Amino acid sequence: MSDLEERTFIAIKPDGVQRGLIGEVIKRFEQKGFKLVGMKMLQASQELLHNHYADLSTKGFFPSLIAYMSSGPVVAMVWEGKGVVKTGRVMLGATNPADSAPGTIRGDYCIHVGKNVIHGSDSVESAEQEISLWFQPSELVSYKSCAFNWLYE
Ligand code: D4T
Repeated sequence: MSDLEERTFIAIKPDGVQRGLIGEVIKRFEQKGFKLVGMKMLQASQELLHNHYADLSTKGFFPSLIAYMSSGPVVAMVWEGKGVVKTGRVMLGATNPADSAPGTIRGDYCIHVGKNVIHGSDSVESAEQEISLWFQPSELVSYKSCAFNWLYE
């Protein structure tokens, strides 16, 4: 996989969906220059959420995190492009909105760590693992077969 094909998993959490931020998040990633290669809206199952947050299962906030992520539909997306994992995290802002810089998604749209609007993979390895957890390979598109060349290729 070339560095242009790096992928990350982004999820708009239930509070982001309820507050009408789906379009805003997509707009920011699109206008930055990343490619949307997969997207679906779903009510995440308990099994999926327990797998996704398995590394946090011993934390005191784990039950409230699972309840919050189960409280409504989420929008799961895969975005592709050079440096998308790291740049995506920068665009999201710090986990705790109190530390998120203005101009970031969390910095602009939330104030509480327990309702921080959006998730983004924190490494290329976790992105691969999360993408395979949330998506079937057939649900992701490749721009390689398109008749046009992508701007950055
Ligand atoms: P996600 O995974 O949602 O993008 O968050 P981060 O990668 O930025 O941060 P994380 O895994 O440490 O936290 C996962 C999730 O748990 C919520 N949370 C976190 C919480 O409710 N209370 C807390 O004290 C912390 C640290 C917020 C994000």
